[in-house]
Amino acid sequence: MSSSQTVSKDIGRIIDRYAPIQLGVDLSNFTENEKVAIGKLVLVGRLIDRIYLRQKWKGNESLLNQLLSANPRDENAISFFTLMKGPWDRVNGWVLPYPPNLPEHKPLGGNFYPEDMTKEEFNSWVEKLSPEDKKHAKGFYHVVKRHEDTGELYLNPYSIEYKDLLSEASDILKESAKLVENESLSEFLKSRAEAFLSNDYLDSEVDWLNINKESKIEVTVGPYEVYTDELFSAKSAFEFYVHARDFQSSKILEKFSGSLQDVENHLPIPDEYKNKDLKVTPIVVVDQLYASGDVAVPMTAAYNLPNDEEAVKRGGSKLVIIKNVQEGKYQKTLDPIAQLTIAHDQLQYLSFDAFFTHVLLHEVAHSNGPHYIIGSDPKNPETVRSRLQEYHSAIEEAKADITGLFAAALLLKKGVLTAPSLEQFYVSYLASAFRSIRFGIKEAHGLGQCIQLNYILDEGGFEYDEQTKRFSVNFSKVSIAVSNLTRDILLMQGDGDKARVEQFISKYGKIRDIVEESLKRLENAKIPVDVRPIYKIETENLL
Ligand SMILES: *[C@@H]1O[C@H](CO)[C@@H](O)[C@H](O)[C@H]1NC(C)=O
Ligand SMILES: *[C@@H]1O[C@H](CO)[C@@H](O)[C@H](O)[C@H]1NC(C)=O
Ligand SMILES: *[C@@H]1O[C@H](CO)[C@@H](O)[C@H](O)[C@H]1NC(C)=O
Ligand SMILES: *[C@@H]1O[C@H](CO)[C@@H](O)[C@H](O)[C@H]1NC(C)=O
Ligand SMILES: CC(=O)N[C@H]1CO[C@H](CO)[C@@H](O)[C@@H]1O
Ligand SMILES: [Zn+2]
Repeated sequence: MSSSQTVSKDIGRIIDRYAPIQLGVDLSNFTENEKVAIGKLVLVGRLIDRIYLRQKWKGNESLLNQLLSANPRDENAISFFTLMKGPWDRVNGWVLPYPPNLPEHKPLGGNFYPEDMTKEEFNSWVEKLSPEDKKHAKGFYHVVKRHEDTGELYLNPYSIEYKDLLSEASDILKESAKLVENESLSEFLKSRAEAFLSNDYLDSEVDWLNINKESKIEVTVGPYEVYTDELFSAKSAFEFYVHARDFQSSKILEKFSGSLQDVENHLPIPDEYKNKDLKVTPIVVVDQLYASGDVAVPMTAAYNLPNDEEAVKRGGSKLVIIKNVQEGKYQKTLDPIAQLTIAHDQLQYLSFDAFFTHVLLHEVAHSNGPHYIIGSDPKNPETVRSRLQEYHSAIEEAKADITGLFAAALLLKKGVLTAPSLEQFYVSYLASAFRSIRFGIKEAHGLGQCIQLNYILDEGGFEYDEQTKRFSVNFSKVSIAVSNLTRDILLMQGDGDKARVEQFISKYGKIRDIVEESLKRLENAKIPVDVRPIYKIETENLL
């Protein structure tokens, strides 16, 4: 009993690292039908949550049931599991200490591949497949399984693998499609409901892009991000969001996407690495009402979808910025972190506006730079993702960060942006690096930020004061460092040179002593690592 109490207390401490924030909006402008639709969509979200648990680890669902039916229940353990979407701390790789014998790490390939499958086995199996199956094997929407009798690998489409939950979700999506006021949203809900059954996501990806800007409700539901597949970054995990549109901010932010091609043209790389005709990324700003599936802590504050290059080629991509989550993060984490890590005389440059605008630019910058290997067959171009594999996510996140910062300087110079100031961008970005690295460098965003911080320190753009143990920006050196890093990353992507990336990551992708020291200080000060959502829709019975 006593040992279980001690353990429980430790779990409680981990949960406390995430400051609760209330998420929701005043729904008085929504019609009765829309409110019913939102309620139904939340039910879809709960099904998506169960699918994601299965995708992550084969034991997830039964473990959750075990925790829920224990007597007495350990509420801390349940919260931990719910927060992390599994028994592993997503930030520190720590595993729930009971029930005993839980695997110490999440299987790299999640439940997308047999746990005993090696990369070599996969690669030699893929070689023998038809072109169509090859694509599926490396693609987003099929799991790889092993025949029990022969031991052979085979492909199973998501629509079959998760049929029980997907068909229920499909039905509810169709019901909510009848209730929402906007036709374009209704179209998306219907076609996504079909995709759950057919496993063909392409049309509904395009319908998602076409959700009208006047729709008060924004829904994202389906298999999207590949972070859970740490083996090949290939298999997409199910996630779900329902948001209320923030019309005012959306308008203000839209103008930045107008500068996308201009930023591309000014990138510090040879012309053959640049896109000639970038599609403008539509931007919507929303307030989150409910989310589930492959969304846990750290909380997603913005996303750019789709990830499927075929869908992007057909319809471009769309950026969703979640304002109420951004605000929560800034208040509860970034500001207190900066107070302890940034040189006193630079604290004046700290700015929510700079933080928020850089997040926007980060998302837009995912469109910039090479997505296909330069010089590969134009009829069947090879993707950067397929070449860089398990490194792709971290390098892509670093690219978006640094190219976004590069873009900030450019847009200020051109007068497209008039505020915040360049100093505010750099200092807020530096503070933000500590915020991300605290998440751990196992995760793509954290590793990406670690790489950037070390690189810019080495180039003299950031400095560390041994006396005060605080970091600062060297304003006369930082811009060339940013430009150099932008160049190095974009060239590695365009060349698809995995060996070079490996070397780069082994040089810059480690937490150094001075950074470790700062992280410890933040830890001792008990500054929250991130935020966790309290959904008003659940707690206040809004529907
Ligand atoms: C409701 O809509 C009106 C008119 O569009 C707007 O002015 C008001 O701010 C909205 N209220 C809420 C709570 O969103
Ligand atoms: C609803 O969607 C249609 C497109 O399907 C669009 O033309 C229309 O402006 C939208 N109107 C409102 C009020 O949401
Ligand atoms: C940036 O790159 C250039 C060209 O490779 C190099 O000469 C320079 O030393 C690099 N770093 C800085 C801080 O300029
Ligand atoms: C920034 O770098 C320059 C060039 O190395 C150096 O002379 C200057 O002292 C640095 N500025 C600060 C504030 O450290
Ligand atoms: C309790 C439960 O539903 N467990 C599921 C966990 O995931 C495996 C693999 O997908 C399923 O077979 C189990 O049914
Ligand atoms: Zn990103």
